[in-house]
Amino acid sequence: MTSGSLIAADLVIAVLAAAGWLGGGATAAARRRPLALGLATFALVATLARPITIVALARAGWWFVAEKVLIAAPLSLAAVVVAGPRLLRAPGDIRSVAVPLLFAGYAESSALLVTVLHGYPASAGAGLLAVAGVAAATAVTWRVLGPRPSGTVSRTVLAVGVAALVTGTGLAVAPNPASGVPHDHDYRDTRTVGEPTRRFTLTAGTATVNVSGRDVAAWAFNGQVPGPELSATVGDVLEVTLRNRDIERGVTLHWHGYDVPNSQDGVPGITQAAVLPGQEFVYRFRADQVGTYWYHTHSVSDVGVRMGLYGVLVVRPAPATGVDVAVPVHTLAGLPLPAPITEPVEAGVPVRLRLINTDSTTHRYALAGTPFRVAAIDGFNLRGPTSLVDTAVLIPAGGRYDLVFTAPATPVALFVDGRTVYSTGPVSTATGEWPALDPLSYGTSSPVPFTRFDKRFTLVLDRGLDLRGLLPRYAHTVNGAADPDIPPQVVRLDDAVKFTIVNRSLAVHPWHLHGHHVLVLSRDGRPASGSPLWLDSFDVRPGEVWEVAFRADNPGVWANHCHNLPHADAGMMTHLMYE
Ligand SMILES: [Cu+2]
Repeated sequence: MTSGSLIAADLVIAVLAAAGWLGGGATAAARRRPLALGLATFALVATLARPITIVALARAGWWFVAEKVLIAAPLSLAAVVVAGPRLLRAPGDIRSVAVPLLFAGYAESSALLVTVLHGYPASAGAGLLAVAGVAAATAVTWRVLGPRPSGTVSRTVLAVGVAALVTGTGLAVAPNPASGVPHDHDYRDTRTVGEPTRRFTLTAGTATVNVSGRDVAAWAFNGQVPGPELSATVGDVLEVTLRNRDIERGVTLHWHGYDVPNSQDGVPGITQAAVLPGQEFVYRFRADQVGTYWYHTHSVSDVGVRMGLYGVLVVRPAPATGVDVAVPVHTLAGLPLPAPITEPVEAGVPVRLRLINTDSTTHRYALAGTPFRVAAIDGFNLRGPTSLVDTAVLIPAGGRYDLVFTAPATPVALFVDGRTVYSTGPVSTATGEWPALDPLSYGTSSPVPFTRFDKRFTLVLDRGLDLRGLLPRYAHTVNGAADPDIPPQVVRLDDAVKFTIVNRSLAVHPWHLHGHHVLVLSRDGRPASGSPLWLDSFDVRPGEVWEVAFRADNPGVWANHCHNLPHADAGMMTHLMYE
């Protein structure tokens, strides 16, 4: 069983236990004896079974069980100790056990709320609030259902509840250290002098575009979705003038996967101000990284990218030979892009398909009709990629895979989630059952270029209630906090840095660090065994733990976030900052 399924199973058991105790208590109060006994016995079994999932999860790491061990386990123990013996005595008047059964229900529910609303890390404040909730609910229940508690008992319960509430609230809302991310930097060094310059102009504006025969309202660069493909040869200087015609919420250009100087990174509020209607901004950087990239707005990026403000950026070592096609996959107004391309290719011609996932969720790609190799991932060439056949690749949000093959005499087709996007002729192969490539064991390994680390950071991805804004929101959190309250990761130039990224939520989080590529060291404790993987976008699935490393060689303040853009918008955005 994967850690992800264990997280889900544990949650289901906790819900069943809480519901069983509450149902047992309520039916006992209504003197429905058999039903009450049945529900409560079921709840007792579920509560006693829960340590199995908790222990199994603990093997994947303390992050997955901290609040379960520190808060849920003591509350469950109290539930079993208070309700268990009374239940086993099966009293003649079932109503006499209603209060203990409901107490057990409150204890389980409040522990569950800590997991769902607070998550990681477990805090004394959350524990005390949970206790206060149980005490208050029990006191009220006691008053309603009787028998009248003695004055001492009710005063004690009340005192415990109030003390826990006061202390817990104090601890839970204690301010985090200031996030300290400075805004609007002005780095002038764009490191370009005298090289051949390729100039492009991208004008952002509202537009109506035609997708699969339907007119769709979009935000477009130069009136088209995707925007124009920008291509350069290594050594060129790229100079891109961004103009905003009428996008009220502002636009920027972020060069996804391209490790540009910080001032060119296009993150509003961090590296520049958003470009408002009527304004322009000129980006300039040297094309010194070969490979497949893409650009997109980073201003209200969730909406902006989804509406169509994105395009392809390809830097080639030399002018393209053979067939060299970029396939940026996107979903616009629920419709898939791009429109399928069909073009015959002569046998023997080398073909490179540059697959780009510009959506916020993973896509599955399957190339049928030919053996192929994955030549590059996220712009970096793989070492010793072997020939693959009948194998799918899963590309995370923001990620790129370059597939290469020599055109056979028979047709070839590329399917994305079962839909043909590129073909050289008709192919009817069922690809749905193909296994997916694991890039961590593909290609030839080489020694890891890090022997020690100067800085280590752990990012635990979860969900939690964020009460700091005007309206409470159910945020996507990192180490229990949501943007802008997540402390930045502070490094020094030339530090060897290691990130441990832990996903204890039930959603996939495609992680994306700006300005750097990270080398994958391990996943779930197993070292990467294939080609070195220098990634800028990788899926951290539920229950997974990734260790990645990089050299801090590009000074500035860099966004470090989930590239499921609605998640980033809902709090899952942090910053890497140089001292
Ligand atoms: Cu996410």
